Amino acid sequence: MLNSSCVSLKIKNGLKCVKAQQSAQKKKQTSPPLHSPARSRYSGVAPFQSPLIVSGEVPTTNSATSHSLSRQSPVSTIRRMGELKIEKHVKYILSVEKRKDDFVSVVMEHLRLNGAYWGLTTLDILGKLDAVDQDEVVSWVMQCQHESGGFGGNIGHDPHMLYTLSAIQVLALFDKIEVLDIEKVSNYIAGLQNDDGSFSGDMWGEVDTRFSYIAICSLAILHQLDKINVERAVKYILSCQNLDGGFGCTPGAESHAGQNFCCVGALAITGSLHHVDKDLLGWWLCERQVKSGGLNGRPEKLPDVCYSWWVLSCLIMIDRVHWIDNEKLVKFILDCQDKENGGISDRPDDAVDVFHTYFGVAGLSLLEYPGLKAIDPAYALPVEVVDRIFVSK
Ligand code: GRG
Repeated sequence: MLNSSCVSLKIKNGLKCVKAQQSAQKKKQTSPPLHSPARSRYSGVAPFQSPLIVSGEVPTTNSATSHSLSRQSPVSTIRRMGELKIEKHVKYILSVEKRKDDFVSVVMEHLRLNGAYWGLTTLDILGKLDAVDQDEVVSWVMQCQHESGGFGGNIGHDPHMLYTLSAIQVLALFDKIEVLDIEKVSNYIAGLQNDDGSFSGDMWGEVDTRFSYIAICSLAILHQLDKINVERAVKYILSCQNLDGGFGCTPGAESHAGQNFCCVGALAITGSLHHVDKDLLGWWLCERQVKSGGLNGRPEKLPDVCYSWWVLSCLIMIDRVHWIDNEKLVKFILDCQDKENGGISDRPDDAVDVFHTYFGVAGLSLLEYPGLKAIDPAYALPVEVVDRIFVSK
């Protein structure tokens, strides 16, 4: 349920927020924006602005430049924040891909297609997608398809929206969308839209804004958005926005960073972000940054590397990424690396896994960490893949 103390805190902090916006506005007029296609795609406003504030603090006029980070950042800035162990992470992802019998592989067996998307997208952002056998992966993905058109998490598993998007995304990474029977897959997805515009995850009917995002993202990639009622889908998503500015999984459900990504991403893809109060939402999002620099998923919870993706992507789509301290967040993510064996964990010194490795690297990409390919905040695919889908074809 909606957290009322959080709402009153927002009202109390309203003045600070206005000051932050005014200062951010001033900054926009004075400093030239860094170029970032992923950032400018959805907002239509200035692309990337340097971070101005740590959550809850009024920015000072000269704090922006000292926190700047871009893909061309000088070595000294990177040294200050720490170094991403690219080779180690590549090795870690490849080792996870090969494991079939250990404990982690067995407990992840039912969501192996999600795991493939996380691991392969990480490799692509790190510039190492060619280290895997593309034909083998594509053939395995296609064996996960059910006769209904949807995909299961592994061969012989029941179909679900969650795995159908991962299948489409993995094929998109390899530029192999054409192996799909597009009519069949898109009919499966469109068939899960309900009368109120919401989407179920599968034939059993659970409704969640995750599935709205998945339907919209998948159909957009397949150029089949006209198969659903977009207007009703958008109306349903907007009905899941709370008084605190954040979104939940159904109307009235507590705001959560993961659902924010789904709702904001779906609104961005359908060109509907103008319906959202970006300052109110931006304030909820920037309050997710805690002292360590990491982000949490909702008030009073611990930070977790995965929220670097769920929160940052939204801040970028609504053009408010300068409301958090980017450099502190970079440092938090880098502190979660296993510097010897590769991989990234949820928090410093915890065990690494492929999910957090993906979200850590993807978060760093959104923050323009040097040496990483740019990732699109709405489609969660490398910008060059998204461009291939929408621009060059
Ligand atoms: C293509 C990136 C991409 C996603 C596809 C499945 C999906 C669409 C989005 C999932 C969004 C979501 C709900 C993410 C949250 C995941 C998560 C870490 C949940 C943990 O929730 P709690 O309540 O954790 O256990 P906290 O941090 O609140 O204690």
